[in-house]
Amino acid sequence: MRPVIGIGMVGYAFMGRTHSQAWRSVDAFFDLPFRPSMVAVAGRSAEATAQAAEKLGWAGAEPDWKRLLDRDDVQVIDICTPGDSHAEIAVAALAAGKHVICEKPLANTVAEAEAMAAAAKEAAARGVRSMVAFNYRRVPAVALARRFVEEGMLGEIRHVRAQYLQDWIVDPEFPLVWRLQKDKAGSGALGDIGAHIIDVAEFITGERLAGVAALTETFVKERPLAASSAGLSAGGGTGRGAVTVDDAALFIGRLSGGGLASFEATRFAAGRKNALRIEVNGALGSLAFDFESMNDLWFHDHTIDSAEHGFRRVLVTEPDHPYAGAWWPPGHGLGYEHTFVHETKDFLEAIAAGTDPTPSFEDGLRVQRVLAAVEQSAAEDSRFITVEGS
Ligand code: 4PW
Repeated sequence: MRPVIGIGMVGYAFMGRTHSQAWRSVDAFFDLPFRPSMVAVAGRSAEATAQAAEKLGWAGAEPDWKRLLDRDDVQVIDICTPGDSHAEIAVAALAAGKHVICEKPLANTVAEAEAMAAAAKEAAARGVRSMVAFNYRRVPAVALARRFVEEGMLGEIRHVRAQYLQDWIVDPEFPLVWRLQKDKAGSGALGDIGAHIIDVAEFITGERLAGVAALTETFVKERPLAASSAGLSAGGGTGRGAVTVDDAALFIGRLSGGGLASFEATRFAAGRKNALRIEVNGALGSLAFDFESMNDLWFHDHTIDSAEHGFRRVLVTEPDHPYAGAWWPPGHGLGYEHTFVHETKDFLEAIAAGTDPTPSFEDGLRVQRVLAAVEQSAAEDSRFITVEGS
């Protein structure tokens, strides 16, 4: 009989729904050392949280996340709240001996991220594990890209070209949701989607961003206050408020291996809905990926006869491709939700093995330092800023 591991989740909006789907599905598709039990979800409103628990498959509902820390039937805290509460919840949960998986970005500031990384290091010495939920590492094609780089198929990395393009706030009358408020989100497109491409670029290449120069812009300075919101949609209310975050960020960087990198994170790429794209150019070949065709990885082998040069498509659905074998026959494909199932599987396996899951809070701190360097460079008008700790 497998031991049960009790999960307590904080927050039940967009990320709460993706994580709930993952906790509901993971045991059905992967051979796990634990049986995950969806014990309770916590939120601020007792009535809304109870409704969310029933809808999303949680056995119980708690009106205060701190009560999850006192429950003996909860061993994992899953943080799916806006970034302004990540540090408080994670540090308290780790101190209470709960394993923690925390949505990205790790925090809203470097100071908060440093406190979380320190708490995670101390907790790990007690066998308490922690992970940041950078889910795009768990796209099979992205994990295969990393495998190709590790196997030397690209050779020395010369370029990384990464974009994360969305368009959900192109309408200037889209309401002022929490993702557009610095005190809640920490930053705008930069931290919400820019954090993903920083993590994916460092994950695939195994290299670090050692310095950046940046531009950021807020195209729409004020919006209608939000009366309601769900995921990336919202209903407008009365009154208007100032947008206090970036709408778009552009930054360049030097990679620790000597290559050059360019990044673009924007919510104003009209027509692009969730286009996380990365191309890596090496001395021996290139890789290209676009999340909007997430089952495809494009590979160019520069070592073959130039008459045959060009990218070929790898359909990443074979049993020996990362994660793919757990699901459907070749060619049937996976989606956004599966990336969250993969991260919960890896998280639970690390807990059972007594190892530290990746990406760690230390990895999350690294991303936070890059975000801070980008904001400093943009504020100082594109000076290169050396990333602390690189
Ligand atoms: O991390 C999430 C992304 O997968 C973001 O918080 C929102 O959802 C915006 O893009 C996607």
